[in-house]
Amino acid sequence: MLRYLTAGESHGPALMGILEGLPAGIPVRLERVNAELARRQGGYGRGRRMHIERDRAEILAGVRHGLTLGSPIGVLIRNRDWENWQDVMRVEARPEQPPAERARARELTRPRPGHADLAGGVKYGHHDLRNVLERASARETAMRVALGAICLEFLEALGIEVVSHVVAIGGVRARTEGLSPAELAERAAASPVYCADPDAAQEMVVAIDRARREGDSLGGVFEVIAVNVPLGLGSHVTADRRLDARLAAAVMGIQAIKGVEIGLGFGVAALPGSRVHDEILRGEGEVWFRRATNRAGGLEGGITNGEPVVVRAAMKPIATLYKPLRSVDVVTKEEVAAGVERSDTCAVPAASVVGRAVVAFVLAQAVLEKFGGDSLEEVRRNRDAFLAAVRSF
Ligand code: EPS
Repeated sequence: MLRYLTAGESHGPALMGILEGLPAGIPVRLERVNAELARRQGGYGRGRRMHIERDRAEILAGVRHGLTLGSPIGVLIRNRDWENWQDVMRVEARPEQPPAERARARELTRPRPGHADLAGGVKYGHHDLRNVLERASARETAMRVALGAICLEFLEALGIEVVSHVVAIGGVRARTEGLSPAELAERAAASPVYCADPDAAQEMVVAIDRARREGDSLGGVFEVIAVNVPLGLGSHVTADRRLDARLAAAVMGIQAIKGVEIGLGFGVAALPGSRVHDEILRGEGEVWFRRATNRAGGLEGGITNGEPVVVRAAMKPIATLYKPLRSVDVVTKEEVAAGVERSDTCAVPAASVVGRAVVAFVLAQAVLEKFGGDSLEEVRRNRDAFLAAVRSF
């Protein structure tokens, strides 16, 4: 079973991650991992923190001479900002003397509506809400992107491509009908907001500037598409093996995500069955059947059906507002304005990179469950044998 665990506070010394269960022999290019990290740091609407960080993955275990060993892969990403936070984030107990003014200034007692601050503080008994926000922060997604990039290497070695792009920010929607996944990815790569529609992208930038001026923040929607995914990943037999449920959980597990759709998603509710389901036709290629449309987003009964897997996610606006909402101080119990931390105005482009990474992880997991093996070659053999069975079914 493929699994991972991350650790690390936003302003601590580093983020750590362990990815375990990948077979041996997968090519891993460090520059590829770092390119994903750089992309996650970018996107119009990010804050000043991203001028400080220059995320680089250090692979400390599990890869040798550019290939996975089959052993746990250990990754470290250092937080450059740590230098400015050593006193605030020190591991050792605080000295008896009153804490340094800087440390005191960075205590957070005014929970931000929309953040984990209040519920997390009450739950864990922290009156300094920094003890919650440091881990709730989306900084942690840097590690998920690094581990996801290694999963992308595995999927690509099997011919599976995963792309992502931004489809909406602050109510501005992209028009991308008719573009192939490869075209979507190429256009998104050239866009300041990772959006494949240049006109919409321009409007998104204007909307982000306006939100920043007004001390506000913006959310949006991104889409992840996986192509060349073999039929048969996931299963209908139990709820926890349904791949759509697992993809939704992984994507919902990204900070600030409030909605996940697969295929038509919420669109299925208003349409008749004749406009929701994908007709089955005789195929002319190697496989004897094909689908007329892909409204199901590549998943039926929790099983991939051979069509592209399409997942969309709605991200709420960042919870830190420079023009803060009302709140209550957890120490004084007075009504106050919510705390203000340095933050981003819009992180939807970054979230699209994270979305791609977590979808890659879930697909890699599902591939290994179906075609498991200890080496890439063994996985390929198992996959090829199954695809031959599909053709002759
Ligand atoms: C974040 C607040 C900001 C973001 C951070 C997520 O951090 P800071 O308070 O240090 O300015 O920059 O995102 C990252 C550091 C990152 O790497 O994505 C938050 O509260 O979630």
